[in-house]
Amino acid sequence: MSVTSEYATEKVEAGERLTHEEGLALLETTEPDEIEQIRALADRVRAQKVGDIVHFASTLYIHPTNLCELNCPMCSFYAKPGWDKAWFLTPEQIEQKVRDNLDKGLTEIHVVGGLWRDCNLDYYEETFTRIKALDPNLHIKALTPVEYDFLAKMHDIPIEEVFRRMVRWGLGSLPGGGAEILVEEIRKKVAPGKITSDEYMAIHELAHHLGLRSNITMLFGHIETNEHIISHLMQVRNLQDKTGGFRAFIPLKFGEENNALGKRKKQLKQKNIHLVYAVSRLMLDNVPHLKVLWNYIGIPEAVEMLRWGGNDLSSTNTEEKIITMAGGAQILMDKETMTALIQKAGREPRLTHTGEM
Ligand code: V47
Repeated sequence: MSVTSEYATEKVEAGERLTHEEGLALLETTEPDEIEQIRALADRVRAQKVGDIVHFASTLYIHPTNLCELNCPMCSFYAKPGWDKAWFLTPEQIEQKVRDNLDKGLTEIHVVGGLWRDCNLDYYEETFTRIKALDPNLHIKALTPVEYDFLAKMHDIPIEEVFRRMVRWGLGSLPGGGAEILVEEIRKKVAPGKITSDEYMAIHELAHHLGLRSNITMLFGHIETNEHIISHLMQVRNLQDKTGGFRAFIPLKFGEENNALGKRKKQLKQKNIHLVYAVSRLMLDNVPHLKVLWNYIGIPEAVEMLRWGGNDLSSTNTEEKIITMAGGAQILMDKETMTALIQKAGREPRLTHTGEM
């Protein structure tokens, strides 16, 4: 049966779930009237589920180091010792960065870096403890499953023990990074040294069982097909059915600058960004927030995505490096501008952080 937007509308409005095949058909829609119907449906679902409030966080990004044992083809961020662009921050320097930004009314500190052995558990204990000593209310959203796996192996302890210690030192939640595409065939090409999709999801599952919430991303607009995107969404939906621990789903548009994958222009498959957001909202009927990162797609497009299912706009951009090094927007964003953008879109801003649903 061919799936039209009308059929999907009837199904979703009857409270039924879209299947893999139906999601794929929606993502492959090319007819403008049908695309508009999908947009309107995603917008209605968003309004029913989460209302008109647009969440945003006041985030300070801390990238302790960009030194990394891996060299993923899609990454513009990593460096090797001796490279001009390499950096390493000590816990004291991180404390100073947080201190320097406290007057911005921060709600969360987002910590993510390379896989580097100097960033061990002692390093994170000192870093988190120093951050919490500055302000115990700062929410620490830190490290991806790829980093938790690295730390557990480095210290030869179970990942669960890594989580337990991190929570004692102030960890509040996990950011959504490192997911890329949860299909091995593609994952092996864009991020060959990273843990497998199953391992990645198992670490989220463990975090959820320990009471930690997490976000989850999807890197799209590179060599993946629409089929791979839907497989990724299905995996997120399946795990969320089990644990309910994902707070937000975050589509990340691939940035082509300064990385090996971005140079292979002929292999890159362009995607309809609008449909990626709308279909994510429709397929992920169990994930509350669809988060739009303006620095990946630009401010006008990000505000537009609030009409395609998005209800979380991120973020104030103090010191974000991963996408800016891949060609993303380099604009200073503050709470006031973010509030004004959301209000201009006819929605209600609410300052929050990843620990709050
Ligand atoms: O895991 C790497 C991606 C992610 C590129 O949870 C790239 O609130 C585009 O996950 N083009 C890190 N993307 C960023 C991330 C994130 C950011 C902001 C908020 C949250 C949250 C999570 O960036 C990586 C990787 O998937 N990435 N290289 C690139 N060339």
